[in-house]
Amino acid sequence: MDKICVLGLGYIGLPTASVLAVNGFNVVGVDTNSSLVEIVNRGEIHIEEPGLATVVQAAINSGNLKASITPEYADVFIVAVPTPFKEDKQPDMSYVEAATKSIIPYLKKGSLVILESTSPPRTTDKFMASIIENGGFKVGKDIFLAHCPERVLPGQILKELIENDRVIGGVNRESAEKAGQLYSKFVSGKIFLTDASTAEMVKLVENTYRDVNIALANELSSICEKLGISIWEVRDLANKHPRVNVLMPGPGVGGHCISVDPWFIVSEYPEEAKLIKMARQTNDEKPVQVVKNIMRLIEGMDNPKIAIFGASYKADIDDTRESPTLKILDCLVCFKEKRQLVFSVYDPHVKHFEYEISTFENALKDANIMVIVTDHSEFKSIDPQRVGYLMKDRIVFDTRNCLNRYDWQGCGFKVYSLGDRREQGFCL
Ligand code: SAJ
Repeated sequence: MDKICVLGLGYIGLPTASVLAVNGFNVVGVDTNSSLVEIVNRGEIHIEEPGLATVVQAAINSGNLKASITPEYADVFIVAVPTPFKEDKQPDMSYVEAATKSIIPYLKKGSLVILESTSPPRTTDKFMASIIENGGFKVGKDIFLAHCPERVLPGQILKELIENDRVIGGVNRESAEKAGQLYSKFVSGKIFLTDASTAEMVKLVENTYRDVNIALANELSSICEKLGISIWEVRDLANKHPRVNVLMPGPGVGGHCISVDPWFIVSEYPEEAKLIKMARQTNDEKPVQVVKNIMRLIEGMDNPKIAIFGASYKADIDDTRESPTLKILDCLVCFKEKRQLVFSVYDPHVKHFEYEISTFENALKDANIMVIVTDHSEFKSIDPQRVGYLMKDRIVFDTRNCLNRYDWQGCGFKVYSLGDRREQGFCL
């Protein structure tokens, strides 16, 4: 079996390396973070993802997976490093650049290099190819190079890693075919071969499509608030039409994918990508609107305490990257002195966060308002009576419309939902 070197042991690299190892490949997982390397070599994990602990342990126990801070000679190199954006929304390609440079000494004629990281168009056949050519290799001839964008959904990574269809773009046909052969050994979904730039664009389009559609839902949510009706009811009823599927409005779009990837198109094609940019801005404004709603709800209260529930960017995961909660809290900090307010944050999944994570009791103790930002399963089944005993005022603001409002109202709560002004008595 081929030897595979996976660069980056994060949300994509670690599951990929482990799945390859349990499928019989000899895998070295490389990460520049030495403490992370130690964790993986102990058969443990540093991120929360259903089923991942078991697969990593099995991979390490099988002897097929080891982690290291340096690459090794291999037949295949899979690059799965972050591609964030910079302050000015331009892509930060420094991790891809460093990872590609780091493998140059370990390449041999016939090696296959695969980029999995979501990247701007032309990253594979221009940016990476030129680094490899500068290393003295002819890309497409000595070294095969392809882009196979990851498409897995956090929370379902292991299932989707195997079952999802894959789009594989090569710098030439041979590169695409060689990469296709590798993925066909562990992917049960279909494999579609194309050129590298098309594969890059396909991935960006997938997340942009979702971002633009979420932006529409968020815009409609603001309109419904002004109109004094409920977006949730409007959405339910509109979606009865066979060709309509309005997505879910919410406190904003987080995660390292949907809130980032559209900028890769905007930065390259600012003239053309007008709708894409506006959708991004619409979704980015949503946390500010949440704070405006909170401010209205605590109007007139002395030293109000706000209990924020949920720090991760979506339900049932521990990932806080680009989380709307972070923006909400940063915004609340600005009002701290003026409104003499305090806030607490509770999240049963998140251990490390920019703001202190309280216990359930401490977060709610004497709070005037509870704000649901993430729709964790645990929150949906919280006993409102237990919450009510701890709080000073029985007020809950549900930005995801995930609580059973009748249960909560039955326990004396005033229940407000984002995008639903029917009972709020105010509009923004
Ligand atoms: N969200 C809404 N309304 C919705 C759906 C989502 O506000 O109707 C919010 C979520 O709360 C969250 C954000 O959008 O804050 C993104 O969540 P998500 O579950 O839609 O997507 P991600 O970022 O976890 O994963 C996406 C996936 N892409 C698509 O579904 C098109 C995944 O398949 C990709 O692999 C991943 O991005 C990636 O790595 O690019």
